[in-house]
Amino acid sequence: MPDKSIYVTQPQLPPLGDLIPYLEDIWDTKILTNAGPIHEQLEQALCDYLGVEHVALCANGSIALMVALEALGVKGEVITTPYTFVATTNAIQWCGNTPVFVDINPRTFNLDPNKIEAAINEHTAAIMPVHCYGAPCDVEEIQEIASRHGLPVIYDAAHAFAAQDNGGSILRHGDMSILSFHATKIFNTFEGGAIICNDSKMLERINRIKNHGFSDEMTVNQIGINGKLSEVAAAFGLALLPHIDSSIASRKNSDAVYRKSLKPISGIKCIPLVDTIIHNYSYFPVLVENDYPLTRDELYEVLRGAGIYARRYFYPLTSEFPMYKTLPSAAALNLPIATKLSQQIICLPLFPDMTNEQLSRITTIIIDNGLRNS
Ligand code: T4K
Repeated sequence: MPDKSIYVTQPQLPPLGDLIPYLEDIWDTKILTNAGPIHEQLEQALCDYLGVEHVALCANGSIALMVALEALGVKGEVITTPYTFVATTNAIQWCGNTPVFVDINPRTFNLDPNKIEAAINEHTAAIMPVHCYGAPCDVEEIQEIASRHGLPVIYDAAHAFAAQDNGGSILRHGDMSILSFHATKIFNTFEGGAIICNDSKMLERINRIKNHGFSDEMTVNQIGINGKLSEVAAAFGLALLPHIDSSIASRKNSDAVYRKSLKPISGIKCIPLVDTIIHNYSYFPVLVENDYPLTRDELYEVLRGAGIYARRYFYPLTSEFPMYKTLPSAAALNLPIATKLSQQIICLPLFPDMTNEQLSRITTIIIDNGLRNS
């Protein structure tokens, strides 16, 4: 019997034939890594596609976050959101900093700018917001606060590939943005990531740090790491990039089907799209509120029982993990909105090749359970 399971996402692959010519080049040149020609081509292709100044490819999004922190010389407290994948918080701590959690805005699911300033003190070294689900933070307010206090802003834009606001790519905001090209992301290179920045001197610094700190064959003047993307991964990215617009269009169709089907169901709240944003439809989060007959966790289990593997992104909050829960800013009282939303959230499956039959299987379960008490 074919496996009818539906996972929260499914990686997108380019047609194999599109990849082969790049692999033949790699086999001919035997250049496998260390910023080779295909790596360079992908950086340029991404600058053009995303409309950004500089792209530095990295081994993954987590290393990109660490390299970004190191490149900006961040040492101290870093203001961030607990409503994220643990990589954001771990990167801050891994680089010798202390995360300081600030609550989120219930409209954006992102850092609430009105609460940032109260967390700033003489130890604050940076702000690391996340464009959660690819929807932009309140970038202007955040920049205004950061500029006033002389703080760099590093956006964790792991979810924000191809998302745009009125001025273009949302990756242009802040001092740097980082992307994840993990298999589960809109644009993937199996594993991979990137740092976006607007400053060519900073780009050089990033490129040194991701290559062990080498500035030439003999010179290492700073700490570095192996954060490079291989030529095969870059080749995969080049083969996939031309297919991303159609995959976002397909995600958008599934998003519309979900919204239409779930609209009449009380207690299931789809997160509204914003008119001024070109969304990338990277996730389909819904809130399971009190007037739905099942709790979020009950719905999660019912879906699992039917072979539908929705995910509770992001529950628990990263502030609830044992490494962070004793920090003063991790107290639930400091994070009431994030705590509440993390208990209600469920991300339904969304990926480019979703069929109407799959969408209908998922929505039927949610609708049928929603009608249980009526
Ligand atoms: N910042 C933020 C805000 C992030 O969300 C992330 C990563 C990062 C930073 C760090 O970027 P990376 O260092 O990862 O580049 C997944 C991903 O591993 C992770 O990249 C992502 N965020 C996070 C939100 O989701 P898991 O633990 O949920 O993945 P997993 O393995 O359970 O996969 C989810 C589903 O996807 C599976 O049920 C099946 C499907 N899948 C997965 C893989 C890996 C496939 O069909 N094929 C696959 O190869 O973390």
